[in-house]
Amino acid sequence: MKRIAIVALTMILVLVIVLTGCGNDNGKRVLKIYNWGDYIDPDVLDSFQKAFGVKVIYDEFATNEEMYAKIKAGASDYDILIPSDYTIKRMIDEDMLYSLDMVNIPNYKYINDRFKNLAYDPDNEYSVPYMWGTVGILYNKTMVKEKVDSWKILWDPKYEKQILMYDSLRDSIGITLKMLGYSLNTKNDKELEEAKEALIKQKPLVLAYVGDEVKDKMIGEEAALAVVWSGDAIFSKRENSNLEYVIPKEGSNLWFDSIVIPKTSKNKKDAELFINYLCETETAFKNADYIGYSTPHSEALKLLPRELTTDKTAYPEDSDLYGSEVLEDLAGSLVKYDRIWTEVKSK
Ligand code: N2P
Repeated sequence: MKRIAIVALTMILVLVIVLTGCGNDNGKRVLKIYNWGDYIDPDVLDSFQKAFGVKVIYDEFATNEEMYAKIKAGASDYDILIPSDYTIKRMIDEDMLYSLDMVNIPNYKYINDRFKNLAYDPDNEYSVPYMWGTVGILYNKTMVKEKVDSWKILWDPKYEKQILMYDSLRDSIGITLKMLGYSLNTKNDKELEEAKEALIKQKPLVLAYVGDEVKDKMIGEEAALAVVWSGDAIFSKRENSNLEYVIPKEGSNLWFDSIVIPKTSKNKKDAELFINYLCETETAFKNADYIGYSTPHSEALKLLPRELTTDKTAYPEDSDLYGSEVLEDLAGSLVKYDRIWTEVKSK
């Protein structure tokens, strides 16, 4: 009898451990975050864990498409994601995101109105702006002597094997479409075919299709020209003063990355707590100062060093954005871009 009781008790104990261990790490609150690489000050994660006793599990992705595929596959249980505009729109349309309870995010009031009510989330129901920026050309002034003001320079055979492109289909096809004078949201087959041919033609000039390592490569002067996101340009320019950034005259991509809670989250309250923490003035300031990307937070902006806020790389004027577009979700036409990128990469 006693043995049966002990066995039963042990089984109950095991069950309790298994049940509580799942999702909250043996009783501890857990928050699972999936963000771009090099896109947060690690101190921010540490201080959040200490302040609220929530354990953070942090993973990184390199493109919106990689992140989307992982969430869509359904095997993950992230609480926080930081995608870009067009991917947020797609996830809203596919019912993959929770609407946010703004009562739990009072620091939302610090977000500049300029970053609210944007087309991808018109009623600010699902996302809180994190960073914004542009795509442009980062070049080394000692290696490129001519004026850089057009995407066309990335097709100049003079720079053979000195050019870095992102391994990111919307970015690379997008700037090619702009080079050709088309919209980076085109669904037109003829325009897309032209972009594909241009990318195939460019391929022998490309040193590598890269991700976050573009910064190290440009700082280390391994290449003369690279397509980069503006914050990566800021980061690289800080480390190597030979580097300069330009938004080409044909126009570019203006983008917004915002924080969302996917429906895979088991801990929406703590996810909202974290979003609110990211929007605290001190946190938003530290974070933007560390990663170099442009903040949508009005109060954090005031605290940033003048040399950053007056640098047009991070804070361009409206005239610098002439002809630039925000990426849109392509819905059924995305497969055309997918096919082009696969073909370019496999050549
Ligand atoms: C940082 C990624 C920036 C995201 N490595 C650009 N949308």
